[in-house]
Amino acid sequence: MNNRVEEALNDQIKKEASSSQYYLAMASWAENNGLNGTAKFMYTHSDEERFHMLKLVKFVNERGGTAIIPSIDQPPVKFKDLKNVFEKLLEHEIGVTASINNLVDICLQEKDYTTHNFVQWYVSEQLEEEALARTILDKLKLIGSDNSGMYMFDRDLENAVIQPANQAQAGN
Ligand code: OFO
Repeated sequence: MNNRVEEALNDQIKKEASSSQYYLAMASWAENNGLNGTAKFMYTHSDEERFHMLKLVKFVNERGGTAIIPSIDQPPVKFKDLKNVFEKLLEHEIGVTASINNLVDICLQEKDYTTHNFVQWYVSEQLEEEALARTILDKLKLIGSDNSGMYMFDRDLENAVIQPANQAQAGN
């Protein structure tokens, strides 16, 4: 496997692992603050990010490279409020999208069209994740500081049909 591509893929493994831990921290914070819907959403999201990481680990190893299982910095324990959580989520996803775009660029420079094809799944995934985070933030902006609105928002997230990662990604 091309060295530059392998390095970029390992860098992405670390980013997906960090995403999983970050959303796990958000889930735990939400659970401790009575926001059960948000907690459920974030636990599921954390699982999805772990799936994204595993998919990369397997790809690197199957293509003759060496996947490196990274150490991860501790994510925050506290968040200001619910809006702050989703603002941080969007900010984080924008960073991950930039990293995926960089990966695509390296694949093209190195003429690694197989990896380029594999990475397209992540390109679509980032589009969806950013759109979802923006929709949720728009709703939170409408709610403002209205407590009953916040309660309903959280309840809606709890009742939302969120597919576990292994089902949502079946076949990928
Ligand atoms: Fe892996 O999609 Fe978010 O970070």
